[in-house]
Amino acid sequence: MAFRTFIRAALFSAALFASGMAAMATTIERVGSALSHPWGMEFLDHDTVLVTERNGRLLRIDLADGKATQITGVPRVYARRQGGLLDVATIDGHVYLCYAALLDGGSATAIDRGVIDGNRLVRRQTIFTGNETSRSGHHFGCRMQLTGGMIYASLGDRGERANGQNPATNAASIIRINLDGSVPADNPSLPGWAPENFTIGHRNPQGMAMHPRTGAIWTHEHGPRGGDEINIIRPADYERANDGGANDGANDGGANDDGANDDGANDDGANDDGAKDAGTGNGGGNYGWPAVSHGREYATGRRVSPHDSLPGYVDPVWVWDPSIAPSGMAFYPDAGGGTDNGTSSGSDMLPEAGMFPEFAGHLLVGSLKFRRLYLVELDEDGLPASERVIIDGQIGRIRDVAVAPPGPFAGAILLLSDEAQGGLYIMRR
Ligand SMILES: [Ca+2]
Repeated sequence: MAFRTFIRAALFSAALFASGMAAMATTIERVGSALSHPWGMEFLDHDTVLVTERNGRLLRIDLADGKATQITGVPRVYARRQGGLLDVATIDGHVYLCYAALLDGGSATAIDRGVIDGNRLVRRQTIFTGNETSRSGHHFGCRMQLTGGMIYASLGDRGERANGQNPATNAASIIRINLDGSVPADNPSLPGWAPENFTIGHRNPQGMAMHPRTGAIWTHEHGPRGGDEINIIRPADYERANDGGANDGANDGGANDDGANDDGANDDGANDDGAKDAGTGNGGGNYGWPAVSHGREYATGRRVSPHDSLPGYVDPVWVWDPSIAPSGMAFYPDAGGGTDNGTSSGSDMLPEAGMFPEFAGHLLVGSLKFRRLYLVELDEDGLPASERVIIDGQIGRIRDVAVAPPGPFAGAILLLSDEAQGGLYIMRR
């Protein structure tokens, strides 16, 4: 893999942001009142969004008038440093919350689900609690993607590097559980692995999205200096099965194939039965941290690992150097791309393209460090090839990004500004 080329491309295109906003008749406005460090969001219907604040509030915000209503009944959270109420997702009337749980001896990333009744979350139950309790206030993850009756969720390493290559801990992993918290029968069955773990070796992933055509789960994660990366959550034997090629089955070069059903997962030999998520398969991959990394130590500038690629570890498909501190990600769908995909059937609300056709098929990624929204452009093989800056500083640290589903805001881009006086923003034209 030509990572040096990727890195150069990233550096070069970062200088081109000036061609972004000015050329488009685009507005960015805050929706309603300021919010305190909003962290995650999900459309409840076509004009209503659920938003979390890290300090523990869950809000239902009406996009039409900006009115925010607090939803009570959320779990108590460990609201310290990077911990708190983090991501939110919904499906079939259930609301899922990922958060830093307050436990004896510290905290761990956990997931609750419940049902909204009026302005209250009721029938709430904890369906997952990470098995790594720590007193650290760092690296909780946590993003969720619901698909195919399952939850993919990201957990960070809690600032403890040894967690990265320890498959027995849920920390530093992408987990996969059923909607009730039970473990899917076809999760990786590997020696020493926690049953929920789907992939391991992740430092602190705070972005996750499902490719609207392939159904593959994409994540990004904070590396140390110069080591932020985008990963496709693939089967462990992906490279061998695919001749070391970079194609995750995203498509076969055609713009309109139904890659979700017949590409990737079923020809990789890893999983011939029931691989609903193309390019994901049965998991089991090791994404390297800290044994394999592009990153450098903050203090000394020395490389964390002498290896940026090794057999047996899954390479990232994109590396940011310098680091951008990525958070939140969303694919801007192709026209019609979000509606003909069998693997998306688990999602309540599918985003719709149209408002920003120049973004179609590409990936939107927030940056905390540079206060930017990036467009990571995918090539004909469906892999990141270039990037440009869409928003540069106007709304502060960008924590999460979403694309509005069909309805009055179809194709608009929703953003969370993670500031003390942050908020929900809508970008549209
Ligand atoms: Ca990695």
